[in-house]
Amino acid sequence: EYGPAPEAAGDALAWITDQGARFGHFVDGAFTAPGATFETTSPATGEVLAEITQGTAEDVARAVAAARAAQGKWEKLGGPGRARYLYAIARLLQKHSRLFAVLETLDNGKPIREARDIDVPLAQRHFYYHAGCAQLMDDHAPGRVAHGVCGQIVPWNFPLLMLAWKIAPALAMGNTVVLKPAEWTSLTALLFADICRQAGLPKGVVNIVTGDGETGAALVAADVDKIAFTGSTEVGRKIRAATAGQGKALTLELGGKSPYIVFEDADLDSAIEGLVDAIWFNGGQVCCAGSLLLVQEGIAERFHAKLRARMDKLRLGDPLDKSIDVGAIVHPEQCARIAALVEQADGTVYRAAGPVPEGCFYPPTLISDLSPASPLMQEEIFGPVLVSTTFRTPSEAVQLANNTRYGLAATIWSENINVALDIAPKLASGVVWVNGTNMFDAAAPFGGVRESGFGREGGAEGLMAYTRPAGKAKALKRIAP
Ligand code: TXE
Repeated sequence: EYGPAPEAAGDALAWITDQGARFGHFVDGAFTAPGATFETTSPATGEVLAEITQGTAEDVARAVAAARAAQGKWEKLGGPGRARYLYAIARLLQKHSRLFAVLETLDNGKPIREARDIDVPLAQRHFYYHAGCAQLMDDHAPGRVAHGVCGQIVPWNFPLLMLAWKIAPALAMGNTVVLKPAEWTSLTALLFADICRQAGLPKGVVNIVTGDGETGAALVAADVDKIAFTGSTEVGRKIRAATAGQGKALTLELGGKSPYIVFEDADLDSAIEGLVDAIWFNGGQVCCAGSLLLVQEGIAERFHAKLRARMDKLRLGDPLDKSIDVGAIVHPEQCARIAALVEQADGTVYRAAGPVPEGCFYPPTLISDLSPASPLMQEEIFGPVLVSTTFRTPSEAVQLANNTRYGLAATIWSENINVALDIAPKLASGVVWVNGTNMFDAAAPFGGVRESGFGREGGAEGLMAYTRPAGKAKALKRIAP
């Protein structure tokens, strides 16, 4: 019953072949001829999937010029006019959801179950939600106008979903975009470009330029009005420095070391299942992964025993197999980075008992008894590795939770709602989940504090981040009868 269907990858591989397996950029409504290229591989097998063009500063400038030329007309279409295109894109994402899911799994290595049930449906939902917002916005955001052209840079952990988080609100509010996918995972962005074409989206509204960090830096330096970035804190810092003084709007969604706090009165079985989702979803390569377990001393031993037993049941392997819980790590470089960090552990390292396939795979791992000064207590590992320590009192839990440079997400498990509600506001965190984790919705703003970045994506705040106050004349015109 389980196991990959032999034809599982067929349609996605056929799509790649149909496109010639060499991709140019998508600029002004059409694919450009491929330039100098690099290979994108499937991390699960090492197989080369396609060649992707390394974008130059000239490629970026052409894409920005196309976006600039399209912007005025796109904004003047008005919310309801733009909504029609966003609905069309959402419907096409739905129609091709299987193709998107398989392509994402091939390129990124995430379990097909996740790509199919989470990444792709949430991306669709983002376009439907923002189509609805676009319809309403002319009435609800008086005095606000689009930034203009937005440069958007996304990471490799949720290639399609992060694209949706960036493009849907930008388009809804009347911006046009140049998006750069991450160099390890460009394929679903290129398939998305094809979808824009099928939806009849006016040319220049969405442009995709592929390439590595140099291409990203060229986009940051280009004549754009706003940069939206999701990725590492280090690169976020560089982008902030580069845009300082250029008058460009900026939102940054960066790394995290998100605490997962379990009180002794918690429903332990649910807390364990939540933890599986918090740290082993997408192999822990999640910005808000609950990677720092804080467990109350009285239950620590029992909780760790339950956790180890659960870890041993996790199935690691071929991400196209529907019964797999943890897939491949995105790239051998990331796998080596995770291994090097775990090497530094001065505590007890427990690796899940299940078999680990050859290649780009890393087993679910629990590290406990670290010295308080260990860098692993602070640093983002960005892999299937959970770090655990204990606390005695709620205030100690808060102090340990806040003892990192990040502040993206936090999770609290307790049957005592007073305890949960008391400590939630004390946590330095953009989002706090109580008795649940990883709950995302297009209508709920998401983003960090401290070195996890600033700005929100999703909800009303996310929409406003794609607007600026109109000039005085425009604002007066809008409120005139
Ligand atoms: O990220 P980068 P990397 C964290 C995670 C991971 C580490 C490194 O800890 O182990 O970052 O991953 C583009 N100007 N996160 O190196 O480099 C790059 O091409 C403009 C957390 O892959 O930040 C890609 O498109 N752009 C995170 C994007 O930035 C530049 C998700 C992200 O890559 C650039 C990913 C530059 N100078 C990694 N340099 C999260 N918050 O979810 C690179 N890029």
